[in-house]
Amino acid sequence: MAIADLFTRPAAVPADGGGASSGAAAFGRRPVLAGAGLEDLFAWVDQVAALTQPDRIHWVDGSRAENEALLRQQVDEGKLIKLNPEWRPGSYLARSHPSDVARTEARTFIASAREEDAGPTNNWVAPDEIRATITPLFEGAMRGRTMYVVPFSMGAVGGPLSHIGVQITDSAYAVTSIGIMTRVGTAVVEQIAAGTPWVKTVHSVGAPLAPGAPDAAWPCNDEKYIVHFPDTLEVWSFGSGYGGNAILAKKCFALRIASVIGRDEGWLAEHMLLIRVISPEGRRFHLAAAFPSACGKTNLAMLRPTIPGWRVETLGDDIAWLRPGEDGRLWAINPEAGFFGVAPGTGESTNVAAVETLWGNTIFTNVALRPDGDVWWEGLTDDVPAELTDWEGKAWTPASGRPAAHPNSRFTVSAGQCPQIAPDWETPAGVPLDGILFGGRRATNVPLVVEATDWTHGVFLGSNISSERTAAAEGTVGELRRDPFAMLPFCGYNMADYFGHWLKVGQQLRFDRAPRIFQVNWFRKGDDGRFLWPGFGDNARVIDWIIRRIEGRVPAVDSPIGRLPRTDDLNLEGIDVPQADLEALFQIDRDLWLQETDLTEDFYRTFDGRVPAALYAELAALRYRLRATA
Ligand code: GTP
Ligand code: SPV
Ligand code: MN
Repeated sequence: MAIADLFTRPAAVPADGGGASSGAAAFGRRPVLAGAGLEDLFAWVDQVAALTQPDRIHWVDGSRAENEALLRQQVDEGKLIKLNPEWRPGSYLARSHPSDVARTEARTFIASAREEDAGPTNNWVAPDEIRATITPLFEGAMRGRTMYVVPFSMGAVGGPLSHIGVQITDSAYAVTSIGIMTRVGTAVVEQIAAGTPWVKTVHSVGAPLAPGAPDAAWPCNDEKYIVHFPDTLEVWSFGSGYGGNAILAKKCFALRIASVIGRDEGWLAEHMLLIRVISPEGRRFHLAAAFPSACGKTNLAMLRPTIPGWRVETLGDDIAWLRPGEDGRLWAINPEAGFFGVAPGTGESTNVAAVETLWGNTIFTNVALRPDGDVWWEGLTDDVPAELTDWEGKAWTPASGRPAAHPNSRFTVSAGQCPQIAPDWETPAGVPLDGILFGGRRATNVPLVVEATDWTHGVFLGSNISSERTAAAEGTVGELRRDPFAMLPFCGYNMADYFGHWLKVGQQLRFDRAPRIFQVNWFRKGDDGRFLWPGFGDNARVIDWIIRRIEGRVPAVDSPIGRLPRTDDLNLEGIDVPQADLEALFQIDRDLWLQETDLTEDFYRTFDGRVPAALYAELAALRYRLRATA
């Protein structure tokens, strides 16, 4: 059957949407295809509709006309502000409720049958208990609203590393965001019809509308639940309209649920950017890097090297799925189709590729609005506009004494708009990795770059990543916390088992073809509080060393914590990093590191003996090496 036969597709959404069960020939109608898989899908949609009691059901087909109609509708309802097309064609601004501005980690739950399968770093809840808690919340939650059914694919539809899911949501904002961040539409329904397994995700903002009652610009609920059922591959999210809480394909599916699928199937779902680095000689290398939220993934993904001859092509900026190939290499795809990136700090001097990506067709959330109908945020331009409307819709001037854009304000844009996107970024088989980087925001202790001696040591480094908290999630900004593999909020199962899974994946790789592992830290500070390293485009200088290490063209210096560059081997031509700063960037304080090993041991102990012995052995070896250095 042709895709076009799956849905009826008039040019616009009727004001009242399309009734699915009514059988009316309207836009957004249920697919008319038969197939064993579809029976499950239809039954599930009926079930969720019976529970949530929406006024209408709209099957999303991912068409352009539908997207435009949904955007227009949100503008009419006061939920989106259309930006001036002269500056920002096809672009919109959403202002969230001030209480709904970031992921809510304390309200995020893993409902595995056994508590030990969630582990001490997750909020575990018993599946039956949490179903009993949230079912009443979902009861009638969509009254007065449209229930959208959004079939999506993570990775190219039908690709060997791809997975599909369906999100039910009562948020048009979520629908238009999912349309950018994933591959939505009829081809996915064909996959489901053919029997491909899929993940069920349900989202409600938790704000039913009484007949005739006015809607909020950003409906949400004070009570929030983001619940994952790894045993049945389901996500239920209630009360929030924000990013990772509402675009369930992203953190909920592509990381928390996918990490569980990966554990069972022998692959890894990671909070990683993915790039191709092309050396001056034209050699191509693929790197993935895991940094915690708001710690530089999008920036590195769109790197514009400041050293001549080097080029970077973007493959992904937030999530990568990694699978050992028959050739003994580790293959990676970016399962997403767009970027949900941090706005503040994104500017001409830091990430020009991102600025160029945002030329149009972008949904901005919680940035400031200029009088000319364009957007602004801290760091976009050096000069600050004289007047703005801030992210809460209040008048703002530079004298206001508060940021105009929320620190976690974001842009949502298609990856294909990035001027340096790799031409083959959607290739279903992915790319073979040459290197993996782990990093975080560390003002002290952690050097600019250090290389792991082997895979196991690399896993040890990943398990020890800690980072100062950012505005990407609720919590105290700046507080140091452990964030192993940048996955603390995103691993859907016991983190100790996850460390073990990383070790196991390593064993599937050919030792001479496994990606080499490095730890980096762009954020080390001097005693005066300033960053010691210029960062951004100059991070290419660290990448250059990493690539030369991978190629075996440059020696390294052994240290207790791993292999360091000889400072002369870093290409610092054209920048002025004082010798004292350079030394400070690589200084290893033995006593502080010994203290870190104690913290590592405390952390490992919280897993009740589940941390693999190989990592305790790495810890013991690190202590030995530190004590052996006088
Ligand atoms: P999520 O989307 O939350 O996962 O964040 P991310 O890891 O993609 O972080 P992003 O690249 O958006 O950067 C977050 C913040 O860190 C921005 O304000 C950047 O300007 C800043 N940043 C990124 N790279 C560097 C760097 O090399 N040095 C410094 N000092 N800041 C950086
Ligand atoms: C992050 O916090 O790591 C993000 C934003 O990428 S969100 O999608 O909200 O999780
Ligand atoms: Mn992220």
